[in-house]
Amino acid sequence: MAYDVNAAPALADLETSLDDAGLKNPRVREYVRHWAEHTGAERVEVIGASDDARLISESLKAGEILPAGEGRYYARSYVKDTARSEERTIVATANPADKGIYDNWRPSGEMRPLLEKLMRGASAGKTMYVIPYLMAPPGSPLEPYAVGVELTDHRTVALHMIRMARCGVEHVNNLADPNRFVRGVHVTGDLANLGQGTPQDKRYFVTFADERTILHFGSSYGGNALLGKIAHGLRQAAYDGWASGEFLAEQFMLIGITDKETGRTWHIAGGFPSASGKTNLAMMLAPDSLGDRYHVEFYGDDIAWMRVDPRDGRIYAINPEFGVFGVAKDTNEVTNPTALRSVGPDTNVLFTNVAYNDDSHEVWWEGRTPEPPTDVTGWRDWTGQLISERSPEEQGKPWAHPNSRFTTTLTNVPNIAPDFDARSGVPVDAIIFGGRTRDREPLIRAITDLAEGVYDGLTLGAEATFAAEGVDGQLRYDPMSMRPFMSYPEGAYAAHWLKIIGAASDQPIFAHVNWFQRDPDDGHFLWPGYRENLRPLLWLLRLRDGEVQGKQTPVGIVPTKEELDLDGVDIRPEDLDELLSIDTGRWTTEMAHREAHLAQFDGLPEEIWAAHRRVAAALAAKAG
Ligand code: GTP
Ligand code: SPV
Ligand code: MN
Repeated sequence: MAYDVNAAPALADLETSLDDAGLKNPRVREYVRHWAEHTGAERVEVIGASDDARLISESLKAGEILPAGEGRYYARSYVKDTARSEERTIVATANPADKGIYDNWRPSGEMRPLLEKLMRGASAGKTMYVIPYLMAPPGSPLEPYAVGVELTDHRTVALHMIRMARCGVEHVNNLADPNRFVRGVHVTGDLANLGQGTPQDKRYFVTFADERTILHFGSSYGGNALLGKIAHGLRQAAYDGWASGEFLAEQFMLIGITDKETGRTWHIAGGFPSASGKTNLAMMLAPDSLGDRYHVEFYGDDIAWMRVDPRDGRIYAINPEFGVFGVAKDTNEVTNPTALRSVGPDTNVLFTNVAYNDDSHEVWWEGRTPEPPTDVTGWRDWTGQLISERSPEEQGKPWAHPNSRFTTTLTNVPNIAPDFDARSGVPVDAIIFGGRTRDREPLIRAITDLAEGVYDGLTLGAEATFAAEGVDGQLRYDPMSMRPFMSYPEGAYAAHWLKIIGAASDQPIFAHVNWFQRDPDDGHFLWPGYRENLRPLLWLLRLRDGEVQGKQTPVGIVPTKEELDLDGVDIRPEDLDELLSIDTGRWTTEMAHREAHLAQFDGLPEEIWAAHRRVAAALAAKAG
């Protein structure tokens, strides 16, 4: 649609504003013009990383963010807008064959007009920030899939984008194909009148995957609003990776583990559902007794794109993001000292929905210290309510929202890998899956067969968390931790995994891990977790290198007690036994659930069914 200057006089200086910002790509300019007019924005402003300090001071002045100590900031989101909404998230294409079980597929012909209607005039009186970004290390072979432009009418969202993605006009100005960028439009809407969670819910978060267009309406929070992150980095990229046949885009963390004694480095990629430990694992400090020998390096904590590098035929992974959007709860000096340092003074961190002290500008969240501050003067909970004004019934309520978060750039992370932005990424030695599973799943079980590894990912079962609205605690299958981010049918997804990983010359080893097994009586975690999680991972790498053998079980190879380095770990012997054992009866029951789960997926490759039958047969043989 042509931009008619006369139809929107307030936008008359749009061209000047794009010129001043040095935005040269004609197709991007066209796109900006179209949506600025459609949403009725009063003005547009092209921004990049270098605008951060100015935007921060404007936001402070406007009261949208509050100071939280030297070079640290704080914001509250609207009370009914604190997590991703899975129900309102949709993948739309022109092809009904793209409908899967989890992608909430809808015809794009139906969704387009709906979103256009919701967005028409909905940014009236506001500034539309134009954020060109790159979801990849610069120069990556996957760069053509990584370029995007987010338009957002919310300044705090712009601040988040600057922290989470590489932002600036340089990412769109010299494209080989100027039309090849993901178009993302974020319109906040009138948050107080959207009927969140009711039958009148007006929110829609739609990825038009075959048009590479993302239209999100009705939130300013997290994955609902930062379009580069999961809408592009996961849903769109997964679709592109499949359509092109070139790569996988997964909700995975990515770490390096270096043995300082031998100089050897391994890389592990792994999927854990939302709020189930990816950031913590990626920021892991080796336990004290192993710290002299091993070092963990951070590459990524939420998204990995993986492809076969033709140079050596191995699987290489990149982290497309530039920041961390981490869960605050339970982050402290013991669980994650690295995270605390990455949100320290002068990091320009942005906290969202934690508790805040008006007088001291301190922040606090559950688990930051064992007890909340004793002097409640000045403290407000995440909703803005003074703690001192809480009624007796409100006393027990958390101060911070359980999905409260910190947003900080990668360069603030103390254990960031020196080659975190290597253009081709790093070779992957192991792929792990894990979720919050209170029983059955041992600490670690290794899988050496590709189809059985993919099968294991597809049958990842876990308790859902507060990262999504209204589902926390539910036990559900979350294939590869991608359930909320799936963008094409699961059968095709499994086949694409077999194809990409199967094409590698040196196959990664697979493993399933579980840091969350609990005692059925008193509920305590059997495994201390956090820094100690390095131990089962070291065992896995030794297994891959043939240095340990483990114990073969029907569901994979489990470490023997002797093989696991437990020097300095405080663990009860009976808990350790439980963590390393396989309950054949319980697993046999699980197999029936898995069968029903997999049966939902049309066109699931025969290799996956064969893997399922092998595991079932091994369990049956064991049960005798
Ligand atoms: P998303 O950003 O939502 O994708 O989450 P994530 O997978 O990165 O989860 P994160 O590492 O932020 O952890 C979420 C919650 O799990 C936090 O409250 C952590 O303190 C807790 N957690 C992480 N690792 C462990 C562990 O090993 N043991 C226990 N008990 N809790 C853990
Ligand atoms: C998740 O929920 O998995 C996240 C946070 O990583 S969000 O950006 O909200 O998706
Ligand atoms: Mn995530």
